[in-house]
Amino acid sequence: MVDVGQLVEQAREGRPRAVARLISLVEGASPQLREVMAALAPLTGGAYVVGLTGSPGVGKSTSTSALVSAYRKAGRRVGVLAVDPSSPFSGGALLGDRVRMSEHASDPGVYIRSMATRGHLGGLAWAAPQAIRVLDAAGCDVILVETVGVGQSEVEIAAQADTCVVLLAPGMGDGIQAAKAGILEIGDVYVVNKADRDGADATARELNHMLGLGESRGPGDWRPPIVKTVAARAEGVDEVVEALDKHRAWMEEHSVLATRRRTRAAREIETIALTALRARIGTLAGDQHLTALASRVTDGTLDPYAAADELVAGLTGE
Ligand SMILES: Nc1nc2c(ncn2[C@@H]2O[C@H](COP(=O)(O)OP(=O)(O)OP(=O)(O)O)[C@@H](O)[C@H]2O)c(=O)[nH]1
Ligand SMILES: [Mg+2]
Repeated sequence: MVDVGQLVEQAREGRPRAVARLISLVEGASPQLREVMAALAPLTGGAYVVGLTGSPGVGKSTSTSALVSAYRKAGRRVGVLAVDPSSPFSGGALLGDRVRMSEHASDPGVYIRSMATRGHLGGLAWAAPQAIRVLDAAGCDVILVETVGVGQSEVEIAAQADTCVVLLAPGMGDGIQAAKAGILEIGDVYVVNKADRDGADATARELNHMLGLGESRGPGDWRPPIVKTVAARAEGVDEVVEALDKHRAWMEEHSVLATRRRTRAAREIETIALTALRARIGTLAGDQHLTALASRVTDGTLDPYAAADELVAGLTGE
């Protein structure tokens, strides 16, 4: 058993090993998490969460690393969470990330953590927000969440950040990919990375067209900017930071930030509740009450919906 109080205190002081252990408790769905989250709750809310998503290889990790440098120059403490739900290539990708992030490895103002949620009961949607809480409580001013892959749950994690950055690169057939993955609806800031390659302008134009940015918007509406970068040379990264700052200011001005955070908390509660319910239902095989209900359904004396209602009432009515 872990001394949660002590661990949380150490994490709050910014000790990297304590932060790492707390995130491991999240990853392992430790029974002590309930206690951990109760201790962390009053310490959270200070961090600004930025999600980064985009096709594999588009330059998310390189951009993340460059953003870390920019924020460190401004004296901010930064947390990086790379979440990889299931990719069989994760070993390689995360190894690559370690190389790309290595320049920050010895900086005490930066926490970098890769998190795998493969086979996890609640999956990414369950684990990522809790890992973000740990980094938030540890005093990070900014948390960059890179999701590896463009599946539905990865896109959702990025979309639930305070600000969501969608990355594209020229010549990857990215336009169609992006439309397919539904990421054209979620970007607050768009980055066309690898602008040192041919076609970056065309990609930006195509994106501009697909986003309908030429269309009129209300005077108070947010207009997602498109920023061109060469992340590998840190070019354009200051412009990305500027776009992130502007989006944050806009959200605060229009009370959008508070609403977003409530939506994120609601999803978090929902996921925890559903995971707990599913776990309880999962242990019902051979349960007498369930067997009895099943007999009545096969008899035709009870319909399956009414049986399910009885089952759920039995699970939650204690
Ligand atoms: N030419 C060019 N290459 C870049 C640029 N940015 C990143 N790369 C290269 O693109 C490759 C992929 O970069 P990553 O940062 O790992 O991309 P990623 O989106 O994190 O990839 P996954 O996490 O595997 O999805 C690496 O070889 C980078 O060096 C850029 O601006 N220009
Ligand atoms: Mg990456």
